[in-house]
Amino acid sequence: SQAQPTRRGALIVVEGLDRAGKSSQCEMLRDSLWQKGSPVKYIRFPDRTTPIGKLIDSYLRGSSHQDDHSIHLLFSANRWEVAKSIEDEIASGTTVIVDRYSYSGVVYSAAKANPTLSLEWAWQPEIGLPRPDICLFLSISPEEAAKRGGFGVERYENEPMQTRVRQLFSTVFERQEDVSIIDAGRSITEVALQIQATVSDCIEHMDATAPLRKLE
Ligand code: ADP
Ligand code: 2DT
Ligand code: MG
Repeated sequence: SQAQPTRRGALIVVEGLDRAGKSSQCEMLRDSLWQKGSPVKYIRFPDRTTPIGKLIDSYLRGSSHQDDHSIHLLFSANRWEVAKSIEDEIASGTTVIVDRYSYSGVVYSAAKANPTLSLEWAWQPEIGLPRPDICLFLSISPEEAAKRGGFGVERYENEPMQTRVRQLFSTVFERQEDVSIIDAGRSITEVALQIQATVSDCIEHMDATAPLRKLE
């Protein structure tokens, strides 16, 4: 048989506020791609299992304090430490689904309103990381999110912070290419079907013989 040109996998990012349904939808997307016979992997950020991830986990649980800039750079480092393995998976044909990425990274840090931590400052360490082929933003109103359960105990899980995060996500995604806004206030199945259709369309239309791009 004739050798096929190597088709790379896609890099798919899922973003959104707390309880928008990111983790549920990532799992469902992984299962649906798997059933269609595509090699697929699901990862999440922060990855709390690495040494850097353990520092992040302790900070999020409120067990430790970190300077705003310092914790920002640790979240970014937590992506850089697996960037090469993501690129390798994708080059070998595996589609990688990512639960939160650089967009959460810049938005949560800038939402702290620290005068020396702007969105622009926050974006710099993200430059050069693997660039998603598509970013699905799961959009949900505060009222709908509240119906899915109250705030947890982690840092950032409070109303003023979530309101600033919501505004900054809008600012960031207005400027960003390759974003698809998904109304995440509907049923799990409706959301899943729209995500599947959007991802199929992305995979069909991307140039799978060109290498993965980088964030700039
Ligand atoms: P996230 O990862 O964005 O924080 P999860 O996927 O963990 O969100 O979902 C948060 C909660 O809301 C879970 O209890 C989940 O079962 C529920 N949930 C997720 N999607 C929906 C939906 N479309 N409608 C109603 N409840 C949902
Ligand atoms: P989860 O509840 O999804 O585990 O998120 N965060 C996340 C940042 O502040 N910077 C980042 O770079 C990333 C990826 C968002 C844990 C919290 O961590 C925040 C919520
Ligand atoms: Mg989640």
